[in-house]
Amino acid sequence: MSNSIDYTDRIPNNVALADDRRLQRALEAWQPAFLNWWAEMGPTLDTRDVYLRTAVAVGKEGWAHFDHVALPEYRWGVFLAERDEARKIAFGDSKGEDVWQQVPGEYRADLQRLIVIQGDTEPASVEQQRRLGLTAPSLYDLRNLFQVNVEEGRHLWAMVYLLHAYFGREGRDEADALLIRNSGSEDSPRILGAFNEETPDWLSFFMFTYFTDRDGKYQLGTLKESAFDPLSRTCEFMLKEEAHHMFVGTTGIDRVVKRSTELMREHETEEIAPHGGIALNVIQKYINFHFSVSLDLFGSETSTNAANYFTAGLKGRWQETRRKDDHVLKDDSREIEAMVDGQLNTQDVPTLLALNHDLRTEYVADCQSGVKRWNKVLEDAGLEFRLTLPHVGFNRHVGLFAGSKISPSGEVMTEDQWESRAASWLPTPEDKTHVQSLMQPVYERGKIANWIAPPNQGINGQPFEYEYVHLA
Ligand code: BYC
Repeated sequence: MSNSIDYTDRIPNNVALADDRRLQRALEAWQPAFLNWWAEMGPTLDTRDVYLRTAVAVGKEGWAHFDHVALPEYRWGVFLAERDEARKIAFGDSKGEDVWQQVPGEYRADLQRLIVIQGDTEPASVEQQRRLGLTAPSLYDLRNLFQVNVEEGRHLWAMVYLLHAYFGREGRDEADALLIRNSGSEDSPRILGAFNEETPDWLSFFMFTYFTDRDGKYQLGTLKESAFDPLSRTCEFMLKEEAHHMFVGTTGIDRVVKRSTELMREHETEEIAPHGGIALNVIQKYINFHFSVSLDLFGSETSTNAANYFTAGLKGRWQETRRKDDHVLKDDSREIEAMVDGQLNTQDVPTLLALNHDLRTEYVADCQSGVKRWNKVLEDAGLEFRLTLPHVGFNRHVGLFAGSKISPSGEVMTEDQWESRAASWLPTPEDKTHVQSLMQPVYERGKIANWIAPPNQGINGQPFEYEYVHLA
């Protein structure tokens, strides 16, 4: 095992793939299927090359190399963080024992399921975003889109490696199935709801990378704690790549808000749609939608699945090792908000059952940081308007709030009240049509669409005007 990555292999890797002929052959057989999937379901815009970062090592310093690369020639591979020989299981019934280098028989089905669910989201997001290249607001943004896409493709490789290396025949079948399900497909949709929604425009893309990729960060953070060491090490390296995706979301929304304030000032009105901008209340509606859809990805607030995963050592909590408790949680309870007799109230539940709620709570606090940042832009522009995260029960379809009608400010509504207000809380067909109408591509170097401000800086020290993408 080494820190650096072997690029002489057909499949770049740091897991000594060449020493395991069977595994190498199996992955080499999957590779053409992946490339076919990329050609059919990946980005639709034809490009000659894109200024991309590629992983060259997994250590802390300088792991990435930047260069112009033709997208289909991107070196997708298998990269795991370095092994810590002394690592022990940090939680659950086996706390303190050595971590597992192989899958224990009794946890095989559960681990495989977690890996398949994680793996399924990665290609799904590429499918959701495939047409966005046709309407990029600048070459800089276009490059970021493709960077996110190739890395989601690599994250699929990460999960497929685990399935092939540790789950035998069934794992190989699951790896094949990951390329057969498709986002939004009637017959074989992606597993989780949010990954079957469209990402039809760039505002949605920034919201997705802010809110939905952030679910990825938190789920990967819990799998990084796993007693199954190869899964832990895989997720650790994926998290490094993930940081850029969320940067794209945070700064993307930042730039839209900034541009909207400029247009408001310039035209002395909040109604900036006729001036080619996105009104602040529409940005708020997009936040409401993407936040609520992403909360559903945490599963139900009370979950026996989550309790079992934890007790077995498969999936920990966010920053498990920094928590100051017994890491077994059998005797603890905690308060969670829930619907009780038709009213919002709190309920005491065993901590073990509330682990999805625990993770969701960490996630919400993190989401708040972006809102604060965007509100700073509004404040600096001298505006009173503030963006907010809606109540956690708003627009939920999974968990304890599913089926209830709760307003963004947390009032329980009747069906009729909800129907009469929904258009002011969630993007309407008119809002979407307007946002869509702004999505005209700007492929000229150093130029940017009217609805978004340029970034403060470029990628890897390059200026905004840099030729990040050469079109075909
Ligand atoms: N949609 O006990 P429950 C990312 C099912 S994003 C449909 O409430 P549990 C990325 C559930 O399967 C991160 N079904 O939930 C982001 C279960 O079914 P069974 C992806 C759902 O199991 C952007 C039943 O309902 N990674 O990486 O504790 C771009 C009851 O389940 C949903 C992961 O999610 C849903 N939303 O937790 C690219 C990590 N929610 O067993 C990438 C792996 C629940 O009754 N997955 N169900 O048939 C997990 O940890 C868990 O499976 C979940 C659900 C958190 C998803």
